[in-house]
Order: sequence, then C-alpha cells, then structure tokens
Amino acid sequence: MNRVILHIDMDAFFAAVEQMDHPEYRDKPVIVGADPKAGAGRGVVSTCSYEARKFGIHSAMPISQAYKRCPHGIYLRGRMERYQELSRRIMKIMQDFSPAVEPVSIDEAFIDITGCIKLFGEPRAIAQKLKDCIKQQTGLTASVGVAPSKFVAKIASDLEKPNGLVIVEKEKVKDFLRPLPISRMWGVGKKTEPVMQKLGIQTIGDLADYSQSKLIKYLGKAGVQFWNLANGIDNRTVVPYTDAKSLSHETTYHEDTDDTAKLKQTIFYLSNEVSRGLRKGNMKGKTITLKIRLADFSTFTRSKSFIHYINSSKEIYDVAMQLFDSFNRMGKKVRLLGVAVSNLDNSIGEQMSMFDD
Ligand code: TTP
Ligand code: MG
Repeated sequence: MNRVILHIDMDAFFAAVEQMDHPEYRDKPVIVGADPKAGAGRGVVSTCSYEARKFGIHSAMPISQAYKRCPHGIYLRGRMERYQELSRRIMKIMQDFSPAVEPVSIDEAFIDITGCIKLFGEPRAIAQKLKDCIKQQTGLTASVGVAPSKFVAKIASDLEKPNGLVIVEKEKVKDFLRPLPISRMWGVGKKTEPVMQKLGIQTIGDLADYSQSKLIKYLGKAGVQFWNLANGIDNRTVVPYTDAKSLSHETTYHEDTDDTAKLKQTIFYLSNEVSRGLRKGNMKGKTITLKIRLADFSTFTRSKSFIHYINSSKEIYDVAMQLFDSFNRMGKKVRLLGVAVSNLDNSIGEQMSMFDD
C-alpha cells in the first residue's frame, strides 16, 4: 500500500505566537532572540516574522547584524513556556487525525495518515482540514507537505511557506526532486556540500544520476543514503512518540451517528479494550476520560477521577457511560468516541498508544 505522510511545520513559530498574543505587533518585523542593546548586542536571532525576513534577517544571525538591518524592528526575548504550551496543543490536534504522530521539534512533526484516508477523505482534504483545525484552535498558520516518504514530505512543507500546502504524488516524486539544489538534501551541510560541488553535483537530479559506487568512494556509507533519497527511496517509518501517561482506545464511525444503542455499544467495546490493555500491562488508573468528536469536528473530553485505582471493564464502562449521559451533544451526530484511563500506577507498565487531551 502506498504510504501518505504529512510533514507539518509552523510558520515563523515564536514570532507568530508573539504577533498573535500582541495584535499591535501584527504585520510588523518581529525578531525573537537576544537583546540587541544589552551585552553589546551579543547573541543571535531565534527566529523572526516574515515581515522581518524581508530585511534579510534569519535564525542564527548575530542579533547585532539584525539590528543594523532593521533598527525599527520589534525585538523580543521570547517566552519558552508559552511556545511549549502551544506546541503541545498543536501536537494534540494532530493526534486527533492519526495516532501515528512523530514530533520532530517544537513546531514540527510527521504524521502517517495512510490508514485514515478511508475515514477522512483524500490526502489534500485531510491536510487542509489539519491546517484549518490548527488555525481555528490556536490562531496560528502551519505549512504542510504531503508525500509518500518523510524526506519528500519535509522538503514539500518548506517550499511554499508561509501557509503552504504542497502535495507530491508517488509518480511525481523523482521529477519533483530533480531540479532542487543539493543544499535541500537531508544531511548535506557545510562539510558535504563542497564535496558534492567538486563532483559536479549541483542538484538532487545530478545526485540521482551519479554512480552509486563512486559516491560510496567519496562519501562512505552515507553515499548510499544520499543516492537513495535523491532517487526517491526512503522507507523510514513515522515513529509515534508515547509516554504512557494514559491508555486509550477510540473509534471513528464510517458514518456519523446519533443512534444511542450504537454509541452505548461502542463505549462498552472501548471500555473493554482499555481494560484489557491495562490488565495486560499490569496497570490501573484513577482517571477515566471520555472523548467525543461531533460531526462538525468539534472535540470534547469529559473526565472523572477517583481516589482508588481501577482497571475492570465494568467500572470503566459505568463511569464512561455516566460521562456520556451527562454530555450535551446539542442534537449533533457523533463522529468519534474514545475512552482513556490516565493517572496510571504503571511502574511495570510498557509504552502504550494514548491520547490525553
Ligand atoms: P523553524 O521551524 O526552523 O523556524 P520558524 O518556525 O520560526 O520559521 P519557518 O516558517 O521558516 O518554519 O524553527 C521553529 C522555532 O524554533 C522558531 O520559531 C524558533 C526556534 N529556533 C531557534 O530558536 N533557533 C534557530 O536557529 C531555529 C532554526 C529555530
Ligand atoms: Mg517552523
């Protein structure tokens, strides 16, 4: 089966958060990083808004140089906690789309959506929906690349920044890669680029056409990896990050439903699955959470905590049903249900898939 991988990267992340939280900074050059005045202007730029990029400012540039280029810019120190809080929210939004989310950095992740296409629609629609959800729920824009591999998805997300959406179909991967400069290759940095230049390799296409054995001669084992990537060969999988803080199970309906018997049956099934998982891992938990996504994609969680630990399916089911009965769906149909147990006593537990909204 052809894989469909998304790479998501937030636009001018730290600067965009500052512009969102401070409307007076919007449409202005905002530079997050060291103080250009204190400490004789030592230190560097963390990032800057797209308005500041017009002055040639970029990440890692000495702050003194940035200040020379744009003395009227808004210079900020940055608020790491706030960025982390938003990062967590964004990662959770992604987990609503697929359980296979691999965060790469504070503002970047891969998602494998291969298994979600039947449920959510075409890759373009899924990617657009994800961008919309991030925008609606956080106020920030993301750029997304969609491709059959991580390498190509990552390049694609960067091509039309900000607010980009680039889709590369399997048959078009090689043509897509060919004209790109070699500096776009993963792992080609200050050391490797001059070697490539010497070999006459300017574009990814040049690399794809180069003899593999010669590449190995000049670049060692890495030569094989570079050659494979240039030829669109990249089988690396998306490895979801889990920290076993909770154990959950969820179901998305093929068709949204408001059939109470069906919903009840799903909660029964989910409670059983979660209970089974807990017992298998010798775990118990104190908090039961019911997750409900309605037909319009609005998503809610309702939780109840106990003083004692539980893991039996009957107890989990009873609590999940109480939470369900007291939730007002405002007449809307249900798209997804999830049951989670958290606050685990899992000293001997293994890593499990989870959600913890
Ligand atoms: P990036 O995604 O590389 O940059 P960005 O989100 O600011 O801009 P773009 O639209 O090009 O993606 O990095 C994410 C955040 O990480 C960035 O907002 C600030 C921080 N960062 C640094 O602190 N120092 C750095 O050198 C880089 C590259 C990023
Ligand atoms: Mg970014």
